[in-house]
This record gives sequence, structure tokens and C-alpha cells, in this order.
Amino acid sequence: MSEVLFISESEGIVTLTINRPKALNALNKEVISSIGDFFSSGYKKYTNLVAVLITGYGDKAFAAGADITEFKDLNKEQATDLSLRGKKVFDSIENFHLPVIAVIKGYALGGGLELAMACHMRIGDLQAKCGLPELSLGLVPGYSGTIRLTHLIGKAKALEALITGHMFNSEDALRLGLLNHIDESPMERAKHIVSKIKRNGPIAISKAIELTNTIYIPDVDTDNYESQIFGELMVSEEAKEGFGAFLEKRKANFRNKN
Ligand code: DAK
Repeated sequence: MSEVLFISESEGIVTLTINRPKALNALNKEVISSIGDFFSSGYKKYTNLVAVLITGYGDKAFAAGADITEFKDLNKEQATDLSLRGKKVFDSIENFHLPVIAVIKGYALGGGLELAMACHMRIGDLQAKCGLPELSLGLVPGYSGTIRLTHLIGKAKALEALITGHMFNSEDALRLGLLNHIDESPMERAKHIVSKIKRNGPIAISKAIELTNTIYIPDVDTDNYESQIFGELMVSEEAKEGFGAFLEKRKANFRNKN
């Protein structure tokens, strides 16, 4: 197991904990590649996986950005390559077939917020602070942060946050829809959300994730695609179990568990 990324599992929830508290959990290459390894193949060893939580070790930071100490000697090609490899990892989170929830305590800045925005939901604590301060370093976000922030909070607020470097406090981030919830115990809140997710059909969940991502792909007719998925699911074993449970007035057993 990587020392910079702890992986633990309990009751179908895998938690990935970024473990670089002395650097406020800044995302160095090793953290990014360890996260990439999990979402490309590492998850397969967890057979009854329902959801993945990503968090940072300690109370001070989810992640205070990409690791700035790794930037200073990069040439243009290396920087572009770093950005492209990071984007691939973050895209694999966004397109993961199970829900991925960022549990944010303290700072989620720069690459850290970009990681959180690649997740399907974000739960912050009351001290959460979210921003993209890259322009203060003379950079722009390198992991699709401009795109995801604009999708989440709209162009006017996203552009203002980018060009001023403003950090949103937890309440403003909640109001804007950057955070789904804020809670004194964000980990407990995330687990509560997963307990609701568990009641639903896993294939339908994966399709809902796929459909909401497809909206942002130009040239894909999501409306038509939704109808096709709807048709496919209608004749699936999962839907048969869902209908059967409703008609028999019992709980659906989608995961073959007694
Ligand atoms: N990288 C490396 N170390 C960091 C860090 C970071 N992003 N953030 C904090 N640290 C380290 C500090 O250097 C300090 O280390 P020591 O001095 O103790 O050795 C330790 O963490 C504690 O930080 P502070 O002493 O600064 O703690 P404070 O409470 O005083 O301040 C802070 C907390 C979050 C306000 C402050 O640490 C801060 O401003 N941090 C930097 C935040 C930031 O600018 N983040 C954005 C990073 S840029 C791209 C790919 C990705 C990106 C861009 C391009 N391409 C490939 C093109 C993304 C860029 C970013 O994310």
C-alpha cells in the first residue's frame, strides 16, 4: 500500500485518505498515480463495493493543491504531460461506475478542489474553504478545474473566483452548489448518504452517473441516449427485482444479500 494514500474498506465503502498532512495533503505525483491505480484496477479486489470516499488526513486540509514544490523545474512538455496524466485520473473518477464522494475538512484548493470536483458529490465540514488560487502562481488550473467549476457554479461566479483567487467559505460553497452539504461530521454525513444509495439498483446508479456526465459531451444526444438506457433497464434483472419488490411490498434485494 502507498504511504501517501491510505486505503480502507468497511461495509462496502472504500475510503481513500490522502496522507501528507505536513504538506496539507498537497497532491504530488505519487498521490495522483496512487489514486489513478485505484480507479483503473485497484477497486476490483473489493467485491461488494457500493461507494468510494476520498478525504485528506487530519482536520486542516482535504488537499491544499497540487504540490507546488514539483513545479519549479518542469519544462513546457513535462507540464503539459503532467496535466494530461492528471486529467486522465480525474476523468476516471468522474466516470467511475460507483458514486465517489469527496469528504472535505478544511482547505480544498487548486488541484485539491479539482480532485473534489471530479467526484460525484462533495461534503464539507464547517471550516471547509474552497478555491482555485492558481492564478496567484501565474498558472491556470491544470486538471479541468475551470470547466468543472463553471459547470457547478456558473460562469460568472467561476470566473470571478478564478481571477480574484477568492476562497469560498463552507456556507457560500454550499449556497453556490459547490458543496452538496456541510456538516460538523462530514464523514458521518457521507456514510449516511451511502446508506441511502445502497437501497438502489447498482446498474441504474451507474447509468445515472453516465447520463449526467454525458450531458457535457458535445455531439451526444443525451435525451435520446436516456431513452435507450431506459429501454435497456426496463428488461433487466435489476428492474424485475425492483418491480417485484414493489408489488410484493418488500424491500428490493439488488445486491444478492439476505
Ligand atoms: N504544495 C506544497 N506544499 C504546500 C502546499 C502546496 N500546494 N500548500 C501548503 N504546503 C505546505 C507549506 O509549504 C508548509 O510547509 P512547511 O513550510 O511547513 O514545510 C505546510 O504545507 C503548511 O502550510 P502553511 O504553513 O502555509 O499553512 P498555513 O495555515 O499558514 O496556510 C494555506 C495554509 C493553504 C493558506 C497555504 O498553505 C497556501 O496558500 N498553500 C498553497 C495553496 C495554493 O496555492 N494551492 C494551489 C496550488 S497550485 C497543472 C496541474 C495542476 C495545477 C496547475 C497546473 N498543470 C500540470 C499544468 C494545479 C495547481 C495548483 O493546485
